[in-house]
Amino acid sequence: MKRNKMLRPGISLLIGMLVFVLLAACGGSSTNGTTAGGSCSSPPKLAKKANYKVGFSQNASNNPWRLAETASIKAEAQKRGDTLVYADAANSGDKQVSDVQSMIAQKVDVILLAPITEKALVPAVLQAKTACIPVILIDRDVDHTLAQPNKDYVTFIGSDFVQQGKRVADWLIQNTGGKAKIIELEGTTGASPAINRKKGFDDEIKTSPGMVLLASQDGDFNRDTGRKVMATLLQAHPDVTAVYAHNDEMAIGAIAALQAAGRHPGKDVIVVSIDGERDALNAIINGQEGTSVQSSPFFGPISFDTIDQYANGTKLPDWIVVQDKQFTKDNAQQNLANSF
Ligand code: GYE
Repeated sequence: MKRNKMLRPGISLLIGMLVFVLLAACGGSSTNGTTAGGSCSSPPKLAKKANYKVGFSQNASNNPWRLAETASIKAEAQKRGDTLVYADAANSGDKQVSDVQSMIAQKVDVILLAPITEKALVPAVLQAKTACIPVILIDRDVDHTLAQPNKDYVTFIGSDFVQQGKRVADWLIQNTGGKAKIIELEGTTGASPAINRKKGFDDEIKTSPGMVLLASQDGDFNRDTGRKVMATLLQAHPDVTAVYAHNDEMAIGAIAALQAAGRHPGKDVIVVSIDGERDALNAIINGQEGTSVQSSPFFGPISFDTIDQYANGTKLPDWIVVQDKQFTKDNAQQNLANSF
């Protein structure tokens, strides 16, 4: 009896301490802004640290643009002493969703995500939010009717794709005297740069009645797919005088298809595109391509600066717009050294 009485206060104290430890772990404000109910702020907060464990979910690695982007992110993480958890989705939306889920399971502090299409990665963005891990979208955006910046994810860092398409159209209108029969090679269906580069270009050429769009088809942002699609479209539209490709890789593929069909890119067919990769700058220098509007892949410094600002509590805009140059025969040579 006596012993039991003495034990009771000890047990109560132990239980009390356990409850306190549990509350401290789940309640109040934990590192990522978790609240007592287990939910967190919208978007989840990022606790300030000397070094972060950063997830980077890349959608593919099959072209110079993607490789330059990955190299830029890796170099910046290393420079800052951050740990990078890297995954390449190899062009699969499903794999990219599971890549993000694996980063959530590995409890990264923050996720940099380059979503393959506007819709496929929305569930992953929402799952990261539920797990109280902030997501920063880089280079491609998601569908804003399904997930919103400053709520479901932190922000989108990327180029103005509508503007890029418009700039290509303006150059083409000027350099053809407003008369062209155009084949358009689109980027991956459902990807934000494909949707918006088409919109920017198509809307702009509509202001010039002599600019005729003969055909517009998906070339998957891929050089060889671009070549094949161009070869097929060329047979249906031998009267083509201009090719607009949503990226340089498809433009290089189109140049190969034109040459294989005995055409003379740069002379009887003007080729224009977006990105500013080395092969396109060389094609501009040797006269086969007209212009390439830049889409910078160098996301390392800006992404990690944004992580720091977010951890510091700075209110970020919904969209951090990357400023792009434009390459023509006047400046291609001098930009060759910094191309990718
Ligand atoms: O232009 C293209 C790449 O998402 C902005 O994706 C990026 C685009 C880039 O495959 O070459």
